[in-house]
Amino acid sequence: MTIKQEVESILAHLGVSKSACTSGDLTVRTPITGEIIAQIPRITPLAASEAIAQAHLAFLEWRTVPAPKRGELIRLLGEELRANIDSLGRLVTIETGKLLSEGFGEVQEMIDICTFAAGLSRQLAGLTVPSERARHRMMETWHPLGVTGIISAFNFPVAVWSWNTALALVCGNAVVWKPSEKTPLTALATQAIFDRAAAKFGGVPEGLATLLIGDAAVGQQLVDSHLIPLVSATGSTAMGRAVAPRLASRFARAILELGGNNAAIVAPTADLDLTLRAIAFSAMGTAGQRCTTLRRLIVHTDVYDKLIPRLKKVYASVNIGDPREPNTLVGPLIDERSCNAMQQALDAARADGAVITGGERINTEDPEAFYVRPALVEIPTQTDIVKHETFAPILYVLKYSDLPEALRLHNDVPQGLSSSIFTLNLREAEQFLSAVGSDCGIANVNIGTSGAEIGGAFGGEKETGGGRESGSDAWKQYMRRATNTINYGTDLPLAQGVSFDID
Ligand code: UN1
Repeated sequence: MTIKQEVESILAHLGVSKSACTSGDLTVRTPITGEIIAQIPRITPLAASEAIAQAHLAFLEWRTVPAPKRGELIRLLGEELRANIDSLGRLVTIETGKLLSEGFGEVQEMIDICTFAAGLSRQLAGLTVPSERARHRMMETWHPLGVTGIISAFNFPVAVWSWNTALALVCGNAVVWKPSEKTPLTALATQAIFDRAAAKFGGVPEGLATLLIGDAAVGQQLVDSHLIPLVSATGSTAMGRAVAPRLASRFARAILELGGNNAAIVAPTADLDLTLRAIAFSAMGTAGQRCTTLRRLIVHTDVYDKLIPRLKKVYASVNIGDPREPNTLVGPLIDERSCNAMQQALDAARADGAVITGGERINTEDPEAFYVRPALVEIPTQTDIVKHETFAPILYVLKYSDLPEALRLHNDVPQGLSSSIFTLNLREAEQFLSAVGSDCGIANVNIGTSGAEIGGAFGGEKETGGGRESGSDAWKQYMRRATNTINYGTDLPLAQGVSFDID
């Protein structure tokens, strides 16, 4: 069976109609071979604005459904995903080029957030606050916010939709989704899965969760629509720079999850066997195309010569190839642009005096497929190219001799998503996690920078955008908070002791 035939059979199995994948001008290729696997129609601007208006109507109805009942829809979505993990996971692999275990892992992440959100639907609780006035009660109430716009990237084409959708729907919002143009097939499949869960639930308002496949202009429509009070956007810092001021100009909320430039510090006491495995997964996993990918390694001079030769061996021998093969650890890059960006970054590093192991393109029979050997780049100082996020498997390696120096290097980049320290020294670990340590949204000890669980809030600081998605109390951004004060007495005492007597 060719990949195209396999895609057709997966889509048919998941309930996506053939015409939705054959009749348009958006060309979809699999990065595994570079071959064309679908032609998708794009939505027109008029149809997109009608869909947004319909989503708003759906919101007006959905917000009156009790939250635990809304959670039932998400529970059913989780069940549908469980039943289809194999097909959807395989489709993720075919469309993004990530390993099969990562494709299934992505769907597992969707299932996990559904479980989390179903429970959350019974816990959207507000505080009660002591009032300073006699016979008064003060409390907070959390209300649905409106339509949530979701703009997602190619590398986690469906998990990021699920983080946002599961929370937004239990919070009583509707969602409108603009996926990456590189991954419309997994979006269509996910929408079909959602539609089945909605049919099982029964009575879901039309347009509650809508998929808009189109180019940047559609994203812009979401960003500019006064019917969308919250946009959650995942992608590059450049995209965030375009989106954030437009949202701010109309006082809309933004959850931005942008570039990362994640580092790990390897301290003298590090367990080097564990560290080596953690680095390998975080730096080379998903072919370096996670926002949490390990991009900088800051190694103490005492362990540099013990760790780096071992790491070089791993880089030289890691299996690169078809991500559907069980022995492969590094699949293809998403496209030619990404491969070129990697080569340009390596040229810049070379000009800065770097010594590079790996990094070359591996020629396959398919000229449109872009496989590369991950690059280990030993570089004397943290130059501009090291401070820049290149979305490819490049790991810059720097040396340090004391922890303050390591922390300085660590935080001296514009991005602030994920970070790790490898140490068995309690003082160092705690310092790394403290207010004067890592400045990132995610800081880990003795695990890598990537592969976060859904239960924590996910996101980062500085140019990463400041948003938080997924677990913990990220749900609060999807709701509006009302502070309520109730007077059950017969007097009207004013706060702060102000008097205003009219008789
Ligand atoms: C992303 O790359 O945009 O922590 C998300 C991780 C995954 C999510 C990555 N759970 O690596």
